[in-house]
Amino acid sequence: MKFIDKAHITFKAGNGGNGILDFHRELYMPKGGPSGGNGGDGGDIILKTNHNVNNLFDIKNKRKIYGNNGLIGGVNSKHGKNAQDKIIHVPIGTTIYKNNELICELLYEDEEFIIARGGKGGRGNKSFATSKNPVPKLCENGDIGETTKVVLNLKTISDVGLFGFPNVGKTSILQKITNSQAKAANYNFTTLSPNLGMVNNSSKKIVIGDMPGIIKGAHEGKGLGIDFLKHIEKSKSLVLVMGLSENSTMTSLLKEYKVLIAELKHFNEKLVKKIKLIVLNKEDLTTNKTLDNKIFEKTKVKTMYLSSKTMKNHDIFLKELENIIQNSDNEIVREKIIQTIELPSNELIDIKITHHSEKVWIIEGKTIEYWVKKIPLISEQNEQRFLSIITKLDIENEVLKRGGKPDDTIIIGSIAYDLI
Ligand SMILES: Nc1nc2c(ncn2[C@@H]2O[C@H](COP(=O)(O)OP(=O)(O)OP(=O)(O)O)[C@@H](O)[C@H]2O)c(=O)[nH]1
Ligand SMILES: [Mg+2]
Repeated sequence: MKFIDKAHITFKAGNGGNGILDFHRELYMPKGGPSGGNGGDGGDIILKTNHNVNNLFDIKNKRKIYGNNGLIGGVNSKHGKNAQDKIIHVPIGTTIYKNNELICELLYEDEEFIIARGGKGGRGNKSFATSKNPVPKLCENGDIGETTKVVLNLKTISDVGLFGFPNVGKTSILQKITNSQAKAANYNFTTLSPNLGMVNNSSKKIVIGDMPGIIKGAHEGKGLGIDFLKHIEKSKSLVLVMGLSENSTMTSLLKEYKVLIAELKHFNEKLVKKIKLIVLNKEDLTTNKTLDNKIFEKTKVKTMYLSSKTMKNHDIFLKELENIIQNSDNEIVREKIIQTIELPSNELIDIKITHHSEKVWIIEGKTIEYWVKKIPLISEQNEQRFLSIITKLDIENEVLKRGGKPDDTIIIGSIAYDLI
């Protein structure tokens, strides 16, 4: 399965069910009371993290996900059934962007976020009964479920991230110490997307993330680029891996180190501080046994030899990983989230009046379109309620002010009527 870490997707929550007009009828009781039930609420769509899902492949393929609709109200005051919420399982580390703003990060198992809210069910005529109007012929349609267009951006979560040049043995290390079966091979860019593995033989639960290789100029798109570094942004610590050969010298290693740091900085300066260990892998290929001290002197980062071929120093490496975890913050750093604040819509500003042709005026706007859908014009009382809303919104006066004449036609959505 392809590893997908970004998906553009639209969620459309369930609509509320319509409320209905109904009157209780029994033999010998021709004028029973109102008994139209309310519609059921539409279901929300909820994103929930699940460790069994490791990328966004399934979601990306769907493009649009619909919630469940609430059921229509029934006769005899029966409430329409509320719809079940729809739960969409996403990988741990899923971040959600709306209009290019981060709105949520799901970083732990079983974290939830309501991405689209279901519409409320409409009221049936029973619920409109008052002492003034004991037999109302009023009812409402259910609200339309919310539609949210977002970008999901996965940042895999590991305790320790391994990064370095290609072919230095990062995946081989992962294979040796964790349950991962990721592929290692003797060519550059064997790893094309991050691999995660859980460390075996450790009393602690340590998740290691193995990244694709980085080369000089990766930030300009060379090799596999650096976009995948987002997968170590949430790592608590980083281990920089270098691969030795018989020609390795302190100068060659320092050069490699500098390139890696520069590329890391291009992505996110803060990541440099997370480097807690430098591993000189392929120890079996060199006879120079003092490189670790020299690198440490220059970089001030703890440095050790390792061979994932001969397993030399593997136990020391595991201990180091445990120490790193012990000394790192347990909390995964959350970004500052800028919540999209929906400004309360000023009803008049929201209304757009267009003089369409000589005697025709078109009214548009969220508020009025909402009421057109909400109130079905199937009874006189409903019509009156609708017209009272129009009056409250001052629409007719506004049309008259702009030169409208009695008998001109006003069109709102699917409704047309004459100006008084
Ligand atoms: N001699 C020796 N070879 C090793 C050692 N560790 C890994 N190798 C070999 O080095 C080659 C590359 O190993 P990988 O684990 O695929 O390297 P990588 O860093 O993950 O490479 P990319 O995924 O391309 O970035 C493979 O042929 C491994 O068998 C080691 O300690 N000693
Ligand atoms: Mg690899």
